[in-house]
Amino acid sequence: MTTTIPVEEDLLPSEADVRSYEERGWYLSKKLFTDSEVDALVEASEAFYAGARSRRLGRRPSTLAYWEPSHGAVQRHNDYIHYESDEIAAILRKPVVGAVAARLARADEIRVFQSTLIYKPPRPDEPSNLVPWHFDRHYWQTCTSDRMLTAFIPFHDCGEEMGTITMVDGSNRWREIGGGDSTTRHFAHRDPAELDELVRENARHNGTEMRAVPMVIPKGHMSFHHCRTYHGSGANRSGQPRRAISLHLQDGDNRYRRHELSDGTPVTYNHDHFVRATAQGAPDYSDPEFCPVLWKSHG
Ligand SMILES: O=C(O)CCC(=O)C(=O)O
Ligand SMILES: [Fe+2]
Repeated sequence: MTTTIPVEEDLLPSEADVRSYEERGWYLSKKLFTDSEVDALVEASEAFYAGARSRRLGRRPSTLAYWEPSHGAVQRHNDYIHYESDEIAAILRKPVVGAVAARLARADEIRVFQSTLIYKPPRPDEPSNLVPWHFDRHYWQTCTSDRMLTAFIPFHDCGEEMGTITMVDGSNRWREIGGGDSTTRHFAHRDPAELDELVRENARHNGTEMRAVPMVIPKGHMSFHHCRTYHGSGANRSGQPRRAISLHLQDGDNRYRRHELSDGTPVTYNHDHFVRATAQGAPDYSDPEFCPVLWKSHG
């Protein structure tokens, strides 16, 4: 649904909040979802885990994150949740979410890029629960935009004990070293110790020390991070599952671009298997089936 519905100004970041986002790389929102909307996310995600689908992706590229019950009590990731569950999509598409993102990115239009349903089981020693330091832009090398951002949306109060998302303050402004071919590989397929060293090295290179800021997120609120902000998360020591969605967002100007590894192999993003083609034959990152518009500002 493309919308020009006005949203409550009080819920949007102020100019000072947007400057802080630009400086620090993250923003903790106001309460954007009601308790009943958040509870509906829990219910719809449980139905999804039990097998309910509004529609199914036509195929499973090897790089698709797609938890199934046979995978057991590991951390669950399910990409394209906005495509496979209409109940979840309807809540994620609440206009205020896109309006907040548009302010932060200083963009007129915001579209969905991707969304992942996440479940960290309450197992303090489960290694797959640890999310090593990474920044999302690395996975989006086939995108032209440097203004993309992510909303991390927990389905309950989410603090340190649960292993909440944690930002490396100001890392969105760092100049990068060591950004070779391997950065396009998802964190789940990389050595966490190596990634930890990489972020420290980048901090030193930028004349600073790494400062980790855990996002303490009350129910109905969400945190936003810039696509170059390093982030990760730790163990779930809470005794309750940590449930969330990562809603990855693109500004209206974002397009596909060809990107190659150093040996000339083209990088692909999962969309390249699913979305329609543009007139020029490139993957169309504005295909409304997969990348619906969340927000368009007036004039
Ligand atoms: O699940 C987490 O703690 C991190 C999720 C993440 O990497 C993201 O939202 O981009
Ligand atoms: Fe991420």
